[in-house]
Amino acid sequence: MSKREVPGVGPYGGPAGGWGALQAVARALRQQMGVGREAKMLLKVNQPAGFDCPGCAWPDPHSTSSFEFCENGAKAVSWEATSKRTTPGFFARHPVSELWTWTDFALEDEGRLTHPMRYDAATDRYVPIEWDEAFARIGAALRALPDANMAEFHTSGRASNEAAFLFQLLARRFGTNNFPDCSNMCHEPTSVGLPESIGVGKGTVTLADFDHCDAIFSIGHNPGTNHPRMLATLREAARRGAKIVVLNPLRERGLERFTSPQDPVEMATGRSTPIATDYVQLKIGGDVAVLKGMMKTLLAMDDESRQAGGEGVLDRAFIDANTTGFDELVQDLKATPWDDIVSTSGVAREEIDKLARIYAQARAVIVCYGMGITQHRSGTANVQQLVNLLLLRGNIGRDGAGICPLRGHSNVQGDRTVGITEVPPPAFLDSLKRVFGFEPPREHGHGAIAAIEAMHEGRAKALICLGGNLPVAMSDPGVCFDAIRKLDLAVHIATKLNRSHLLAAKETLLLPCLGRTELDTQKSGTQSVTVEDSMSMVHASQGSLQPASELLRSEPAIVAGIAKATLDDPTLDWDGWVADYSRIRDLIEAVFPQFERYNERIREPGGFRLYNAASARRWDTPEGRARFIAHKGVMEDPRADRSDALLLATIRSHDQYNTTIYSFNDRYRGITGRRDVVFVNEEDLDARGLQHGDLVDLEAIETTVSVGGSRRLCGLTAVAYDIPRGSLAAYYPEANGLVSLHDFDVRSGTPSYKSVPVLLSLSTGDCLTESSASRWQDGDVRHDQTGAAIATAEPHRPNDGSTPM
Ligand SMILES: Nc1nc2c(c(=O)[nH]1)N[C@H]1C(S)=C(S)[C@@H](COP(=O)(O)OP(=O)(O)OC[C@H]3O[C@@H](n4cnc5c(=O)[nH]c(N)nc54)[C@H](O)[C@@H]3O)O[C@H]1N2
Ligand SMILES: Nc1nc2c(c(=O)[nH]1)N[C@H]1C(S)=C(S)[C@@H](COP(=O)(O)OP(=O)(O)OC[C@H]3O[C@@H](n4cnc5c(=O)[nH]c(N)nc54)[C@H](O)[C@@H]3O)O[C@H]1N2
Ligand SMILES: [Mo]
Repeated sequence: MSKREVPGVGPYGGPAGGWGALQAVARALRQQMGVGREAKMLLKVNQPAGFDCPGCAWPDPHSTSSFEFCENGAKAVSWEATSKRTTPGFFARHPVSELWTWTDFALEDEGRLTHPMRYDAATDRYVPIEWDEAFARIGAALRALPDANMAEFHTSGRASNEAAFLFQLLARRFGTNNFPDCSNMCHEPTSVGLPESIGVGKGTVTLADFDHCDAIFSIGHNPGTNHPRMLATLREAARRGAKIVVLNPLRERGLERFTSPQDPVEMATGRSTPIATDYVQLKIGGDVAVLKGMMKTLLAMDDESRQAGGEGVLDRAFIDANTTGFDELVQDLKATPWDDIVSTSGVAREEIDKLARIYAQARAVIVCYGMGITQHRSGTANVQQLVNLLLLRGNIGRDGAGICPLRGHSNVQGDRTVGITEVPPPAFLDSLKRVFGFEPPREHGHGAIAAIEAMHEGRAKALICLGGNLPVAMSDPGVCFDAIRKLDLAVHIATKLNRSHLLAAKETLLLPCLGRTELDTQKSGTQSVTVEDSMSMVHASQGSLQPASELLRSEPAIVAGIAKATLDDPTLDWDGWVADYSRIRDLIEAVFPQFERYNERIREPGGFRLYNAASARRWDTPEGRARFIAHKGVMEDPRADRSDALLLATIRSHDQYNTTIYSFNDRYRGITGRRDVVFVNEEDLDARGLQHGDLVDLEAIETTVSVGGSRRLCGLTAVAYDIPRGSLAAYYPEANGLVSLHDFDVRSGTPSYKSVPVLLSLSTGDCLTESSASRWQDGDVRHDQTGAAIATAEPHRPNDGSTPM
């Protein structure tokens, strides 16, 4: 390793969790909240009578009443429950063009939005507006559209089932199925791939299965940061001797070892529990190769066992009774050469053989996965290879076994369940028609990419966002920013200010809403909402804090306000539904039979599980069987024949929630006070005459240049890192400018955020001008090529995670 000192870059020696986690929570609380109320409030997270943590979609062990500590949950809660406020006075002081130069961190760090605001072009400022006036303007602009399909209704996955259901009702009654949503950028390959394979677009396991499995394969996700409560589950499994196999190009600390802040002995002694029994650092995009290699070895083991008179390692009885496509899979595996498998994955054959043996020896296996699987050109195929592996030994639909996609936003799965989808199944539309008496649009609508294209090309003229930061989270932000600026109407229902809100359309409205932590009082009294976690558990969530401002409205109330001002349909009782959310749940139950006795069942502790046919080995596919789905080759390589190109994965730091940046630290990766880094294998640096600490540029290679023209990210600091050759990592959303809008998994539409083909070179300095808008080392504000400010330096504070507070 290079010995050069690089500010803010250093090794992290501690485990995940431990005192470092407690310190981070203390800091988050100190920076965001008034002293006193935080502890009380944090105790209410994920409790039967409390609110659902907006942090992630990992389920809660409701059987225990102890508060499950989670560092990043605490950050998410304190970020929302902050005592800081973004008031009309703030907007009067700062023109929007000035705010544009602020960092994403600084914008949200102003605190909670307090008033409905409207952008005034004459003064370049947001000015206060009355709610009714805001709704009237939205209604007028929507009604002025010549075609309902010129409106886009965007959802980010924090919206409750109740808000999301009303939102889809508004859009469909208005006449469109245009529902771009965060799922399009996230687990769409799951929603598309799993139904083809097993007839259900969701995970099949429950939390209890983790107590009964013998092996867990954790592939392409980073739970220590993104689903921290999962570490408690993995720790339990590791302690009882289950094998935990990790496939990840980076050595993520949470998957290596964890000190549980709830274990007094570990905390006092500084000990930790090892998590992974086998940690395989494959190359970016190498998953299909490894999975196919494992399956080839399993076939060989099976043959060998049978020839020796044994019963084989595959579950033939299950395969015969439950599946189709086995022969095609075998043929494809036989046709896939080991050389391709090893060179694409960077994993030796012996290592792959070992993984296959671990898999074969385990009685029950769970495969968990996240964005490292889905955000590739072959995202859907990747998901289906995971299923193939599981089906070979009947590892779906029995105790301790199954597939476990780690969902993103805390209610992204629920939003989909209650109708946020651009490709609505006919049976759902029939049901809507039966319950509400109107003919819903049948034509498929826009997902996220199609919506951006439609807005960019002028085919869509209005965008209503129920949360999120769409143009910043999407690929090709330059194109996305232009797209929004071309609109007649942009409406943002939000808790905090973000960059999307600074893109002025002809009419731009910013509507502040209640968050999960806050009391929601309507005519019939205090309201609960409901959410669905990654394991299909639906439960209630009730906030307890006084709202950040008296003017805030709940998401269902805002959606209803827009609906009343837009639609002319007296049969829809928006006011009545908002007065009592249990009436919205009655409607959901009427439309979706799986919600039977909805209001009653959410009163049970922990809520209820939605029926999952695959968990019961009922295969809702055309053949009535689970399907092995072969996928030719080992990788669709976006580098084409550019042998000098590298594959870049854009990832989350430990201190961010998607586009929300909590701080500039990434503790477990040893990064402090900055985000302008790219992680590179030292040999890849050497091969380019580069060193650890050099300023470098990344340029997306031509195969992916699309609407946005050439894409460069300049002046990043290269960090020599333990990552396979040919693979790079940099932070999302700063690196999104490198991702082409046209580089996505064609089957699901999910952008290939995790395999961006780029060239790496010494920085030319060309970008350090205002015109290319990159000012990396020049004061506090830095810019990416789109002119968006992206990082502010914080003092570099070392932290090895081992010292008590
Ligand atoms: N605190 C916090 N919690 C969150 C979020 C957050 O931003 N902050 N976001 C929420 C959302 S919306 C989501 S979707 C989830 C995201 O949670 P994750 O799925 O964990 O998301 P990422 O951090 O993007 O990266 C996943 C991992 O994939 C690995 N990886 C990259 N490329 C490959 C590859 O080719 N193969 C394999 N096997 N691995 C690869 C990376 O090294 C990284 O460890 O978390 C949710 N929870
Ligand atoms: N390069 C790259 N790009 C990615 C990814 C990646 O890994 N790499 N990941 C993708 C993934 S998995 C996802 S899910 C998307 C996320 O994309 P989004 O869901 O669009 O982004 P968020 O950053 O979660 O949205 C943050 C904003 O939501 C608003 N908000 C917060 N809480 C609430 C609430 O309770 N109600 C309302 N109405 N608004 C609220 C706040 O105003 C906040 O600024 O990004 C995607 N983009
Ligand atoms: Mo996500």
